[in-house]
Amino acid sequence: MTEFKPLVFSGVQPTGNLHLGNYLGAIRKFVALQENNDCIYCVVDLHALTAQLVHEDMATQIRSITAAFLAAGIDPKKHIVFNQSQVPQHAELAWIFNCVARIGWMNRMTQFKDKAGKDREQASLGLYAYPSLMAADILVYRATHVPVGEDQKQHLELARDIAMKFNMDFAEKIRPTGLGIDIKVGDEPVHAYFPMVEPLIDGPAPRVMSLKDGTKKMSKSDPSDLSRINLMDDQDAISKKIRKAKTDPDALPSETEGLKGRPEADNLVGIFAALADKSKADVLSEFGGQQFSVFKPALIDLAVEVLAPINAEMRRLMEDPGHIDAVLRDGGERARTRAEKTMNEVRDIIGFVR
Ligand code: AQP
Repeated sequence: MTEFKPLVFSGVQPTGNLHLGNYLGAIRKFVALQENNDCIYCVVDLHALTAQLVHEDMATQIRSITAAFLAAGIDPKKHIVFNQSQVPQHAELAWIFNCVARIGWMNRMTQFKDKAGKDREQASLGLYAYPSLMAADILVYRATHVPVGEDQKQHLELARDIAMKFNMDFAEKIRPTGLGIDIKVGDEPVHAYFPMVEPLIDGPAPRVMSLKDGTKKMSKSDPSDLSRINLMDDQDAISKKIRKAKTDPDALPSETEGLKGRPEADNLVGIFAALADKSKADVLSEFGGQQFSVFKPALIDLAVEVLAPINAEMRRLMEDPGHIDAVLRDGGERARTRAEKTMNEVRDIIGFVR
């Protein structure tokens, strides 16, 4: 039994201001993973068309996500940073995956239900097929590990289902090519061309919640800017938003058990823990018994300490769009080479003439 070579892939949509949820749920993990892994990080601009077709500032948004990657510490020379539309193989594999995925599977996707809202007939076909393109983004590199926030878990399960069905349906065609490897899925031996991707979701803040409602995800599309901390927020804005964050009247508990049924307290403690690189239990051992009037100023200081340098570097990078574009072009070229290798193999497995 062999194993797929570990490769990390993840993407972020260029659809508005990046917020603390995107940073803690995704980008911060990207940075940590690059120390010991081969990593590909993508600005998924094709995905940005799914909910809204026309974007006045698409190029600026793409550059701003790239600037966030670089400002957070991703090394585009050691790893690959690029925007999805530079590598048409993503869309080509997505078409094949559209033919692998079953409509019943897509109908279960909660993100589609949330984003399409009540008037599903008016949602784009792209929004419906989004998870299939996401599977292609990952599998066109045969990536094995995907750091994401918890909201993406269901899409990654779908990517596994797609990979599994492709492997099974084409098993007899994969074997003679010598391109597959024997893996175990549960106890089942499978001769696989595509790996079973592993989501990397752990951490104290896998789902950062709105500062105004601890039961709702922090999100770019929340109409209230007070609900989120944006990576571009200055010190005053960060301070104001944390001071105004919803809380309850009780002091913080000393044990994590005590956060149950207190979503806002749980969220702020989780944010503190993630920013400080500690567990929630560690944070509560320091702040248990304290009021929010003590905890919030400490959280403000910590958030400013972590975010201010990223904010400053993003602003500096955004003043040189030529440099950002060069990073994306270089990454795009290297990504294309890898993706085209996979696509040639997929074309051979399917039996397309080339
Ligand atoms: N609140 C969150 N907590 C933890 N992780 C989060 N992510 C997003 N929100 C949170 C993670 O950030 C990565 C990039 O997200 P994306 O921009 O590609 O898509 P998204 O999940 O649609 O982001 P938003 O902010 O929630 O946008 P809208 O408002 O459009 O829905 C992903 O890894 C995601 O898990």
